[in-house]
Amino acid sequence: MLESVGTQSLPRFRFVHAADVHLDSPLKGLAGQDGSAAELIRSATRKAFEGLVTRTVEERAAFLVIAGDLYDGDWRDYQTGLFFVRQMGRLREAGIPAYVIYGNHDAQSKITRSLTLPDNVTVFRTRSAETHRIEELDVALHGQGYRERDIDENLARSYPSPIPSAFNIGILHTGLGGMEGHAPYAPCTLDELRKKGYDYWALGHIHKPEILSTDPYVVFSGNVQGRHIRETGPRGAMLVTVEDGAVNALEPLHVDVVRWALVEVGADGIETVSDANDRVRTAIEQAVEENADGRLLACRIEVVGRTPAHSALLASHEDLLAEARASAAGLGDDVAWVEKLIINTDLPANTVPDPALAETLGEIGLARQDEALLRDLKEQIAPFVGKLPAEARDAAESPLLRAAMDHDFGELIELARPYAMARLTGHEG
Ligand SMILES: [Mn+2]
Repeated sequence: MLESVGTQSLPRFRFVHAADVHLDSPLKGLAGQDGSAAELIRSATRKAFEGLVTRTVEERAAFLVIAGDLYDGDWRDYQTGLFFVRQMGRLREAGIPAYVIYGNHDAQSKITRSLTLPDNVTVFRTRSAETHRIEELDVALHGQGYRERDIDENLARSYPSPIPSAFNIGILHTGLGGMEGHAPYAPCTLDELRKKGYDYWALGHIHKPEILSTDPYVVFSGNVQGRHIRETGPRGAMLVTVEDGAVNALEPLHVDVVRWALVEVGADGIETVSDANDRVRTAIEQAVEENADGRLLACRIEVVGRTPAHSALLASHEDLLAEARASAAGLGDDVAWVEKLIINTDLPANTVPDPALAETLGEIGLARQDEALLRDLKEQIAPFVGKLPAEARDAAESPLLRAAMDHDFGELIELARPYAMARLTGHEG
């Protein structure tokens, strides 16, 4: 092994660290929707990845790293694989190599089709960790892909020792110690990674971008494109600059084409359904201003708080949603899109119920103990929900629909109370 190069300076270079591309991942909540915004959301994972390749070329990166979950699962047909090959071909034309590991979503055992990749792409083997060198930059890349989806062993532990004098990059798909909401795939600790002796850990699996350590760098680049309301905010990849064998800059490349935002609308001061429509429209405009950054803003709207219009809002849910979508569409093509509108309101605390109404509602409450009625409901509703396509069942978030699917008809009666109340009081919007 040669001694360190001494006073001779090492080449300065940049590379791009990406992960969790989830190409062609199916997006929920789009069934039956048309228009260019819905179309853009359908193709968002591809468009964002195309943008990532464009930026990688523009930034003159020396190479691209993809730390797992390039695909979302087995390809429906060859189009997904062909799309990736085309993008890698663009990199090849620019003389840029790519280093890829498989993650839990694209574990070798899950992808049944395969295509030969261009020769600038290196896919790490899954049997054990291996090292690839880029001699002219004195870079060593260490990595191992997933053979099976459920990797519960600590992969990092058997990664090779760093190559002295080289800039060492560890590519790993891991849930670390089991972060909230993520399965603990390939568990390991941050401390363990820090002590490995590498200069940069390019991690994948956790979709929220996060720099866990800067000495050495341990980084989740986050996913390239947010795919639902739990993936809000800017998404993309990391552009890493290396100078004299050390990271000297880390810069996010926001290549997402659709940005997700939760838009909360306070119910305070809303007296009528029309007030609510106005508030929602203003809230969408404001959210676009603050969060969109020139992308399509996919919004989930939640009306929260106490209002005398509580029952009226519940009864007019469909109209409110349609109005919200109209408000979004009225802002122009691909400015905003409303995924869902949730009414999470209540009556003002001091509301005194009408005695006759209270009695009726009390009777509704008793109805959940009426065996004959429950049987009747089951006979009428169960066959209907049974016919719902799996996609609709999975996407169902309405508590009413959930109760019906679970055959919990007592709960269904309870949940229907505010709707009954709205009808009885004439607040139908
Ligand atoms: Mn993953």
